[in-house]
Amino acid sequence: MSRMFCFQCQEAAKNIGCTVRGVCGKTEDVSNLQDLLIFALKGLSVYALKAREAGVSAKEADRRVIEGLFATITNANFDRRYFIDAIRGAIAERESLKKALGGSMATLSDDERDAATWTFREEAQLDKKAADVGFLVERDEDIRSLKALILFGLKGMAAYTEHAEVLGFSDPKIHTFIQKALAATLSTRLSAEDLVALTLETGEYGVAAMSLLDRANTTTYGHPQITKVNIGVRKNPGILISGHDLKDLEELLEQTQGTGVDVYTHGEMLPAQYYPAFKKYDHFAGNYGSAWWKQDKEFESFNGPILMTTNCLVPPKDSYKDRVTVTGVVGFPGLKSIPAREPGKKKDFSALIAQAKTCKPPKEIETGEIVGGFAHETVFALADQVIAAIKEGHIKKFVVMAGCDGRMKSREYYTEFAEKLPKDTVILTAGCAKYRYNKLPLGTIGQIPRVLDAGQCNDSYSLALIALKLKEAFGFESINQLPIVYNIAWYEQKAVIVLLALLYLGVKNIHLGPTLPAFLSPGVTNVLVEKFGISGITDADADLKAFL
Ligand code: SF4
Ligand code: SF3
Repeated sequence: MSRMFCFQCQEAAKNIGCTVRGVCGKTEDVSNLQDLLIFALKGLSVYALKAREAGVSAKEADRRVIEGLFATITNANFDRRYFIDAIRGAIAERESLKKALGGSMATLSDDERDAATWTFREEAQLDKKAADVGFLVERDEDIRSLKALILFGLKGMAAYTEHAEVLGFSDPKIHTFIQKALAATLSTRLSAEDLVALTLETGEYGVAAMSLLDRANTTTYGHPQITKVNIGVRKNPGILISGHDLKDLEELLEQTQGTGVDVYTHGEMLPAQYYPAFKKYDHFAGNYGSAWWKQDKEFESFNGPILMTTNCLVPPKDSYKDRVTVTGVVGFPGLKSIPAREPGKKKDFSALIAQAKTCKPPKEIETGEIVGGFAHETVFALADQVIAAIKEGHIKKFVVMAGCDGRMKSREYYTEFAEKLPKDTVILTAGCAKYRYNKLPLGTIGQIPRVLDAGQCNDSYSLALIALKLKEAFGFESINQLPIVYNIAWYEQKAVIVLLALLYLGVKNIHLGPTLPAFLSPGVTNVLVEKFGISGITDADADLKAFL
């Protein structure tokens, strides 16, 4: 079997890349198939762009491209079968577009030809082909690094776009950009400067995708409200829902109503508790547990069925495997799966509900409440209080500590950093990074809690809107004049698009940890340092001194 090489997440082995088996549990064959799916999606993108120009519908290609990219995100899908089917589907759609365009290959460039024509007869051919299309084929480390940065940003963008589309919100410009950028990464002629420009454009479309998702979520479910979320348990059996997909939660809440089964959120589903549309359900019980990487213990003690709607899935232990069901792009061999919605229909969660009724109620692992719901509209409503607190010196600094959590011990830094922050600072957060400090007694400044949780990782967009609003209120020319420090934790590729979006919005001096991405070459790191002042982190005491 050809050797895998994956360096897309923060836990890449030795901060270089995983080569035998992913630290995440991804096997070599799945990693290779993911590379091959990306290659097939590039070929499909070449034809989808031509189709669009010719006025031929590329809707099916749009769907396949974003779902395919999403499925390759860290901790989303570990199922070899899923990727073989997705590769087959991408090739079939490419051929159908080719046919609709008259079957011509004359306009293909040399760089595009292989991806736009390659096909296979037997599955045994796949592994060999994967060796020709992975990142290591690119010899120039800066070009490889920039192409990786763009691709990983596109994966995050695809995930956010898919969430918006599930709710009926679509933007054809985002699809066109994703396909254009995927096709561009086939080119051997783009210089590092061209790719830096494409990286920034990726950030621009990242903002568009997050804005689209924000509109989709708030139009469908209302604007998040300040909410106290119970972290204890009730006496009924429960279903635990994790991941980022709010539509799945909506349908699960509808179908569990009146069944005697409670619904709890886990990980990145916590912010669903802040939406008005879900508050009407009495059986929406609270949040159970914390960030994704603790699921091996928390899924065990939950006792009931677990629904994984997106990443982050950890390969499940045998002891609770029969209680985990996946849906959407999530996959793992041997787990039960709920099929996609048929047009005009809902997903069917009845098997999950029946299983819950046979299970014991969740075991209590903690008690108390956490407070959240500080998305843009909530904070805008508090603007007068916030501005007064800044002017009177009660708030000296905001510290954006958004992003992802992860299992590395070095992430204890974020708890220590939050604990040691002076009392006149406020943490702005989004994403599962918050679990490192959202249960600490950090107190309030007047009525304002010292941790303001805007929501999921995609709601980092909210934090950018809040910064822009403050800039306007203070009459500053640049958001970098605001008393805001950025200390962002990253793990998977959604954090990459959040980072690129912030760079596009002009945010400078972001500190990124716990380690800088393995896919950044020294040359590309230098560009990010020079252009944007990006830097890593050291230890909490030294950083507190330096950042504040
Ligand atoms: Fe390694 Fe991360 Fe890739 Fe998994 S996703 S194989 S942990 S680099
Ligand atoms: Fe967390 Fe996976 Fe990224 Fe959406 S759930 S932030 S890591």
